[in-house]
Parts: sequence; structure tokens; C-alpha cells
Amino acid sequence: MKKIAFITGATSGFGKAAAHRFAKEGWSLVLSGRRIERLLNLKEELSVPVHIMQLDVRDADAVKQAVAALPDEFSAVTALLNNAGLALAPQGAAQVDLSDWHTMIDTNVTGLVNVTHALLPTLIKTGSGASIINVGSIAGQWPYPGSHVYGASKAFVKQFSYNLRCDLQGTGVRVTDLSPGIAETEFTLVRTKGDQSASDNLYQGTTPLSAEDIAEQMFYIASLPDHININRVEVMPTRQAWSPFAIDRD
Ligand code: NDP
Ligand code: 8X3
Repeated sequence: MKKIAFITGATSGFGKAAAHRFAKEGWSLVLSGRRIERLLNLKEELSVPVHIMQLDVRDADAVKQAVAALPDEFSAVTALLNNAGLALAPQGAAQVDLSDWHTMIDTNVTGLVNVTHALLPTLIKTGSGASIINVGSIAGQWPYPGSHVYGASKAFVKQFSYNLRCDLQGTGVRVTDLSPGIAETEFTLVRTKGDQSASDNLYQGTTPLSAEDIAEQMFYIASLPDHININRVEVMPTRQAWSPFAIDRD
């Protein structure tokens, strides 16, 4: 049976790498993001059927309409990759613009539930073998300075994923919280609002995860036998680990 992956945030990083990975195995693709030129270019690069959608996941009506308007050929979605997301404001909580907190919540929480809600009927119809892969983060599990709302939004992704599993029991639809650690994408460029040297410095002299590493995990999770559900994957590069607790001293 033809398999279809619906990928949000396909214009960069994990989403773009996932488009290539799933295409390599012959999956048809629904690719979305706000940057239409990138989607058009990506479609050109891929040799499988691709439907592109210029879509801001924060806009619930637009998401609903885009899903309702999926061409027949792309409507029986097998795997939803809820990947679109971002971090902003790496400084401490007291220095952050409130609008940055709102943008993270609107994208990582509201956007993710908008897409999930719109696609649930389709995924349930697909049934056995269907998957929802929600991209969380180590920041949803472990606190660190400057993570504030970003980490909290990814903790939401984790708990929402577990809770969805309960409600989807009996449908055959699998749900996974895939939570990576440091990975070199445009993530830090976005987080620092375009500071290329901050991004280069973060990844310099170590071995972060690559977008392709995460795309491989996504493909593995979505292509497991139907009776296997990976609840949560937390993946760090070998060269990343935890630090000691911070102690305030006189
Ligand atoms: P990138 O910045 O490279 O890609 C982010 C993608 O999200 C882009 O395709 C962007 O598309 C899309 N996106 C952002 N906002 C919206 C929006 N409002 N509507 C639709 N699409 C949107 O980063 P990554 O690939 O690294 O990030 C992918 C996911 O992985 C995110 O959820 C991130 O939080 C998570 N993550 C990243 C880690 C890392 O270290 N890189 C580690 C752990 C998790 P466009 O701008 O065209 O709309
Ligand atoms: C991104 C990974 O370590 O910057 O989710 O929080 S980290």
C-alpha cells in the first residue's frame, strides 16, 4: 500500500532531511512550511509524488483548510511528523520579550495541536501502521538556563504525546515523542535572530547530531512493524551530557 508522510517544517533542518529520507524509500510526501520557494525547490529535488503547502501552523483555520483540501492522492496520511517549531530568546527569563514567549507557545504548542487535530480523523482511518511523531527536545525533560518557555513547550509535547497514546488506544495509531539534543540545523540561527557567529560557535569543536541523524530516527519509528510503538526517544550526541547543579553562594 502507498505510504504518505505529512511533514511540517520541511523547509529546513530535520523536516527537510526527513523529506529526503522518506522519499528514498518511495513514500509520497506532503510538505509544509512558510517559505514557499524552499518548498518548490525541495519538490524539484525529490523523485516521489510531493504535495507542497505554504502553511503557518499557528493558523488553525488555514491548517484545517489545507488538510481538507489535500488531493485524493495525498489524503490517506500514514505518518504525521509534527516537526515545525522553534526556540527564541536564549537569554534569561527576565530579559525576554513577552512576544517571543508567545511565538514559541503559538508554534510549538498551538501549532502542533492544530495540525494534530486536523489530521487525527485521517490517521485513525489509516489505522494500523499509522504514526504521529512529535518532535520534542531534551529541553522538555531537563532544565537549563535560557530554556524557559522553549523547554516548557517541549514538556507539553512530551505529555501530549503520552496522553494521545491513551486516547488512540485501539485505533492502531502510534505516537512518539522524539526528543533530540543539540543538532546542527538553522535552529540556533533562528533562536539568536540571525546571529551566524553565535550559531557557528555553538556547533564548533564538537560533534552535534545532524538533521540526517534525526531523519533516520523518524524513518525508523515510522517503519517499525505495526504492533510496535516507541513512546519516547531521547537522543543526544555522544559529546553532550548533563552538567552539575548550579549553587548560588555568598
Ligand atoms: P530549523 O530552524 O532548521 O527548522 C525549523 C522548521 O520549522 C522550518 O522548516 C520552519 O519553516 C518551520 N517552522 C517554524 N515556525 C513555523 C510556523 N509558524 N509554521 C510552519 N512552519 C514553521 O530547526 P530544526 O530542524 O532544528 O527544528 C525542527 C524541530 O526540532 C523544532 O520543533 C525544534 O524545536 C526541534 N529540535 C531541534 C533541535 C536542534 O538542536 N536543532 C533539538 C531538539 C529539538 P518556515 O520557517 O519555512 O516556516
Ligand atoms: C534543542 C536542543 O539543547 O538547545 O531543542 O535545548 S537544546
